[in-house]
Formats: sequence, structure tokens, C-alpha cells
Amino acid sequence: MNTLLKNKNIVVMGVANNRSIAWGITKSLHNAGANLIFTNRQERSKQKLEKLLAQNEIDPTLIVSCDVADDESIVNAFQEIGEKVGTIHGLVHSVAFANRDELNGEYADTSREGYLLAQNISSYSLVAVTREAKKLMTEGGGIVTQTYLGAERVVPNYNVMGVAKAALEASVRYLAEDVGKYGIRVNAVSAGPIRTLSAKGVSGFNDKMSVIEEKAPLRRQIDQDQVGDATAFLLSDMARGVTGDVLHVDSGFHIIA
Ligand code: NDP
Ligand code: KAL
Repeated sequence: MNTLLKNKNIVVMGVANNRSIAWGITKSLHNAGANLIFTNRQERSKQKLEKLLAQNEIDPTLIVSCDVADDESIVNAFQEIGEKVGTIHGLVHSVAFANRDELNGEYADTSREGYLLAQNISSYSLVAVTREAKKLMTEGGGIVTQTYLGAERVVPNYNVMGVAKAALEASVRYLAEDVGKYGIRVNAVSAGPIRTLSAKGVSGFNDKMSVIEEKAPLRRQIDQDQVGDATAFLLSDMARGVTGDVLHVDSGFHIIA
């Protein structure tokens, strides 16, 4: 336990189950003393979250539903958070989606609809939630999203999601400039491969995992807790001079040629 985020109200978006990166983040934020507000898209995820919270003796401040594909849902979610919690100090965006059949083969075969869907859920959603969250961040705050190396380099099969993450990382920089004047910082964590529900069944995932143990400087896999601690750092006052940045939590893999 530490007091890095004591009495801070932080919204966490994207816990689907115990393997979710957002669940690793939840544990780190809880250990740092934060009060936690959650949003889910699916009812099933909400039920899993409630069970996990009870098992881990974490008392949530609030759980609200939020589909980031829907502006009204986003506005309503943050309105409810504002009414029931008041000021918030942090937001964790851990949400992405692309059609599974576009996550292999040639990127050039991406459909217009599939391209727009990946951008909508995985990139534009950060813009929309930042707009609503900043209204509640009256004391300043931190926003952290989750990205992947496929934004910077061509990673086989990541395809349309790589382009969505490139837009997400550019958005982090533009948003950081916008909200910096309100004392709000915006950053991303770029995690190495972690076996989660999203990663399940997508081609090429196992190859990406094994190469980390071979080539990354630390020669070991990345887990949700490492991403959680880095996210807690970025949300905390320890990172008060850091904004518009991408912090790699990938055992150093990205530095290797
Ligand atoms: P999970 O499957 O655990 O989480 C994905 C989450 O996205 C789910 O909770 C899901 O909500 C949510 N989501 C999808 N569509 C919507 C929507 N329309 N509205 C609201 N929420 C939505 O996977 P991860 O933990 O792996 O993914 C979290 C983030 O981490 C993603 O941005 C991913 O790209 C990123 N990342 C993952 C890596 C990995 O190796 N796993 C590596 C680097 C980055 P619901 O449960 O309600 O459907
Ligand atoms: C190179 C890597 C191998 C995998 C390639 C693509 C991974 C894309 C991630 C993307 C988020 C996956 C999906 O959208 C899956 C979706 O089509 C089906 N799954 C679901 O609907 C489940 C039930 C819900 C909970 O999932 C979502 N997302 O809502 C990339 C690897 C090495 C690293 C990864 C996995 C990066 C990443 O961004 O997740």
C-alpha cells in the first residue's frame, strides 16, 4: 500500500474480467489509496467486475454503464459521475475494438466500415471522454490511455488497429495541449503483449509473446500489474511534469532493432 493517489477520485473504463489490463490498473490504483469509479459497456462485464471487487475487498464509489460508440451514453455516464461523485482527478481509458476478420491478412484489404469502427471505438473515444471528463476535473487531473507498438511500427496482423493506435497517440499529444492549461495531463502506456480477452484468438499473438522473452532487454513477459503501476505513476503527482507522452511498459522491447 502507498498514498500516491489518496483521496483521488479516478474513473476506470475497460474491465472485462480478471485478465483485463484495466483490472491490473484497478489493483494498483486501489493500493495507492484512490477512490474508484468504473464504466462498462456490457452487463456481463459489470457482473464480472462486481464479483472481482468483492473478492478483492475493493469498495467501488460508483459503477455506470458507458458505450463509447454512443455520445449520449458518454455524456450520461459523466453526468451521473458528476452528480454522484463531484470532482474527479483521473481517468483511465482502456478500451479498443476492431473486427476480428480485419486483424489478419493484408492491411490494404481493410474495409471503410472496419477502418471507421476501429478509429471510432479505439481512438475517437478518447477525445469524447476527455471532453466530458475535463468538466469534472476542476482541481486538475490525469488521463491515461493504453496503446501498443503497432502504432509506431508495422506489426503483422495488427493492421487497422495499428493505424487506430497511431491516431490515438497523436490524439494524446493534441489533447495534452488543449487541457494542459487546466492542469490536466494526458499520457499513454504502450504495453507489451499480455494475454487478455481481446488478445484471445487473434492470429500472431503467441509469436509476439515469445519474442519478448528472447529479445527484450529484461527477457521476461509483461503483466497487468506492471502496466497498473506505471499507470498509477502517470496519474499521480510523481509524474506532474509529464504530459503528451507514451511510456513503454514492454521489458524494453521497443529499443531493440
Ligand atoms: P480486454 O478485452 O480485457 O478489454 C477491452 C475492453 O474494451 C473491454 O472491457 C470492453 O468492454 C471495452 N470496449 C470495447 N468496445 C467498447 C465500447 N464500445 N464501449 C465501451 N467499452 C468498450 O482487453 P485488454 O485489457 O487487452 O485491452 C485494454 C486496452 O489495452 C486496449 O486499448 C488494448 O488495445 C490495449 N493493449 C492491450 C495489449 C495486450 O497485449 N493485451 C497490449 C497493448 C495495448 P466490455 O467488457 O464491456 O465489452
Ligand atoms: C500483433 C498483435 C496480435 C493481435 C492482433 C490484433 C489485436 C487487436 C486488439 C483488438 C482490441 C482485439 C479486438 O478488437 C477483438 C474483437 O474483435 C473480439 N473480441 C471481443 O469482442 C471481446 C469479447 C471484447 C471484450 O473485446 C473487446 N476489445 O471489446 C497484437 C498483440 C501482440 C498485442 C495486443 C493484443 C494489443 C491490443 O491492442 O490489444
